Amino acid sequence: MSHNVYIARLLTDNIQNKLADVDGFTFDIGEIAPPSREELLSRVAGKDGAIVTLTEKIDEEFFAAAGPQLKVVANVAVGFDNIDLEAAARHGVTITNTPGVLDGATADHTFALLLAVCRRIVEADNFVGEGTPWIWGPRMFVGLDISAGATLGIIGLGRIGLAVARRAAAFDMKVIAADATRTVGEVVEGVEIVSQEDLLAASDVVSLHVPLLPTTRHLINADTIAQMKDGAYLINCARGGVVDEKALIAAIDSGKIRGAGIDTFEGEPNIDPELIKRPQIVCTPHTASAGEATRDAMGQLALDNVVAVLSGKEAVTPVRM
Ligand code: 8YV
Repeated sequence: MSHNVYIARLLTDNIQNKLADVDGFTFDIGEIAPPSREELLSRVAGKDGAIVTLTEKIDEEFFAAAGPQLKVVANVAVGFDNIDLEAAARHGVTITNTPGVLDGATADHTFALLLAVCRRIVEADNFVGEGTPWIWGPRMFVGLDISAGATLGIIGLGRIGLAVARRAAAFDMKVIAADATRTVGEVVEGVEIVSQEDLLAASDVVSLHVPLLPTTRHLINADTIAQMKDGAYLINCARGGVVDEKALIAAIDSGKIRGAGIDTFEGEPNIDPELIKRPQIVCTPHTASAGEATRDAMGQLALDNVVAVLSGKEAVTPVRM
């Protein structure tokens, strides 16, 4: 008897090519575009496992539509705010994610946004691309001196936060972090843990690396922005809901925040046009983990998780409630 697995989105070619060699499994594979809700619910019906991404909402209705034989849902993401873990537990379904394999790519992207925003790369590229007449001037596109002792404040010093800290150290930045799971005064790989309030007051650049939880929703809001240094920068490669975008836009307009690099948005895939309009804000469409080898590794880990659980073994990277 073969195990039947629904893969909601077309993953990379390398993962596609491997599926035929997975003995004892058959795969029902979706398209590049996300399935509609109706399609998701009808295609998961009767399946033993599912591989999904953040575009699929995995909730009570999903588990009920799938049926009692569903054993595992593997999210192709480290974040799992698209999944109702309590509903999964009620239905006895194991949930897995893809931690670790995307740390480097996500940290690289964070740093790319940090450099782009602080050194005004996109503004300058648009200026040149529009054919604006120019002559060199001492005030042109002046930005933050990253390697002259600028302080980076990392909120959430997990695997990705630490990977960002290592890159910042190579740029001679001073790095501090705030992390609800660590103790103030602790030093982790040379990074001092401080209170969030102290971090906001001291950082030239604040970078967010926390999961979206009830406690982190709108962690950056009008009040916490007021605690930031005047003219600081904000980078968000975590989840859109961590930032109150209206407060960010107001802070950009007042000059309180000088620039922002944003990869994740509150209303994804919709982006507030006001964010896009501001030249000081550089936006990317949730592509922080979009490295070729990283996307293969994420797909492979999701596949390994599904195969392990349906073969009666422990999941490789289970999400624990
Ligand atoms: C993914 C991410 O691109 O892993 C995460 O949590 O946000 C990104 O790496 C995305 O979640 C794909 O489902």
